[in-house]
Amino acid sequence: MSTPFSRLGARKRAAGVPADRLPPGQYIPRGWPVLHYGPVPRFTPDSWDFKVFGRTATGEDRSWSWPAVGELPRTEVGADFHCVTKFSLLDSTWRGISTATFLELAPPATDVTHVMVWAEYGYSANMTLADFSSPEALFVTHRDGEPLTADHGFPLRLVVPHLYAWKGPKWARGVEYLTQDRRGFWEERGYHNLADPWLEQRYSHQEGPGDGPAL
Ligand SMILES: Nc1nc2c(c(=O)[nH]1)N[C@H]1C(S)=C(S)[C@@H](COP(=O)(O)O)O[C@H]1N2
Ligand SMILES: [Mo]
Repeated sequence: MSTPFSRLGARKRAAGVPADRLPPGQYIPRGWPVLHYGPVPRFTPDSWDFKVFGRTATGEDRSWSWPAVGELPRTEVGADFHCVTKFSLLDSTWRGISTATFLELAPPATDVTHVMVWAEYGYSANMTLADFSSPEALFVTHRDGEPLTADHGFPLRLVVPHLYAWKGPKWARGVEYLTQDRRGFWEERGYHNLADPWLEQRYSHQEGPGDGPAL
């Protein structure tokens, strides 16, 4: 995928893309690359659940079985996807469950400022409650009308289009409400706490005071 040949093709394809669509340093690859740390988990519908926990308004955790998740309303969002390793996927139609649905069904306490989104094998990504609440943020089940493959996060993966894609855990299993920021998996391992692709917030060494908890 990153052979000189496909890079050249990618650069040519990017040439036709309006500048306001491709964040600085990004290119358009062929297809939809698969990128993650560790193995692809096996989906076990009988034991699978999705939890909202931490500082909920009621003090109680909520959890949904796979059939219960199936009852939740679906929405579609057209949006781009930017990976910190520099590929961007433009114009996908993402279908899934809006983060707003979970925020409504299991509201955070008023002092919640951040969330940690958790996935299989302990992968996690932190973001502000405001970023998580974006109307474009979805727990995705389908892209362009096709169900997610296991590689891309089946059965449920978060997409937060305005942040680098590591903020979107594949194989998502829950959301933890936080009253202060805490670093997730990549945010502890050298990636920027905030991850705005338009500001090229790629690495933690670029962080300014107040951008994230001490490393
Ligand atoms: N559970 C999990 N989710 C993850 C990752 C991971 O390592 N584990 N990698 C992230 C990164 S860095 C990117 S770019 C996207 C890639 O998603 P894709 O493989 O569907 O393109 O998944 C994100 N979600
Ligand atoms: Mo990434």
